[in-house]
Amino acid sequence: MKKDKLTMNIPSSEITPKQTYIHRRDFIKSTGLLAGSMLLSACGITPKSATEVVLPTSDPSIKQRTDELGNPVNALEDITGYNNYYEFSTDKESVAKLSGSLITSPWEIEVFGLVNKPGKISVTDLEKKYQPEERIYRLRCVEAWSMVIPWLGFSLSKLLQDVEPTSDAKYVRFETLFDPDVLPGQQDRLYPWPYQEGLRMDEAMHPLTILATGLYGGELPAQNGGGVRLVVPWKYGFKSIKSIVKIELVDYEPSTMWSSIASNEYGFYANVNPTVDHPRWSQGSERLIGELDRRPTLMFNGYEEQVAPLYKGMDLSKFY
Ligand SMILES: Nc1nc2c(c(=O)[nH]1)N[C@H]1C(S)=C(S)[C@@H](COP(=O)(O)O)O[C@H]1N2
Ligand SMILES: [Mo]
Repeated sequence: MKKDKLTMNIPSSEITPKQTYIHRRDFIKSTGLLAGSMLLSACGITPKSATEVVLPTSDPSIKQRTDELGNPVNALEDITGYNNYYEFSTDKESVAKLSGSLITSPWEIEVFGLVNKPGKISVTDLEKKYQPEERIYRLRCVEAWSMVIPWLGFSLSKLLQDVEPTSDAKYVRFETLFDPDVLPGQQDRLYPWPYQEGLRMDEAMHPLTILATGLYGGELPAQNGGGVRLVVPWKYGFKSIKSIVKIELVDYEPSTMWSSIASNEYGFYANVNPTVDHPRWSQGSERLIGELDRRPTLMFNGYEEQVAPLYKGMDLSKFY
């Protein structure tokens, strides 16, 4: 039963997403709200809701920037209007509107487990300490579409080094906020909430792996995983867990949301691999949102040179 429902909810890669995902008035509305929220926050009282994040309207040059392969960044409307975030909706075009209830600032994460220096840290302090910088990555969804996103983030390794993992720490486990009032999808008991993800220690320590606290030169919108989310560019998008509140260092391979729902379809590693198809569709090509033609999917999403050594000697059709 459990699986039937979920299978229905996962759209086929054949479905072509619409060109326009978001209504311009939402942006006008959010810009309007910004002035009010700035006044209030000057008094130091009002948390910001998703519709009030600082949007990067002032920097038109960002649209001209490209990833390391020369692909231009996607439109802000694509990035913030077409989202997988099952805690809000399984309909990608509804997430933006529904996520307005999630207050993304202030936001705090707890880092604990097999570390010498456990603790809690706010996203504001993370930003002060680790100085997020622009990282333009392609997010390659397991459903065979992709987007080029200019994240603002910093290497997760910096935070992990600071909490001093013990020699027993072998994996990192991540957890999304659990609050069914704010994240209504979590009222659906058929899913193993909260969303969890995991990385092997060497994957977590790889410099390409970032925690993102912003995008497109602005704050991280709720629909993209604000206050803070993981981005692992050589893995399918579902590894990039949103709205993280817990990071735990553990000595076992953590159970993860999608592999616990359908382990034959979604593995722990989830490395982008055009030679290992999903049981229900090919992973050999993808549609970059905004383009009409499909393009071939690259091994490790194009980061083969940097990350292939992490998987040396592993059978990637077995450890998918
Ligand atoms: N908590 C949580 N994180 C999540 C998801 C989700 O449903 N819940 N969806 C994942 C999937 S399948 C993808 S493709 C990316 C989408 O990120 P984006 O909306 O910022 O493009 O988020 C990932 N992180
Ligand atoms: Mo995805």
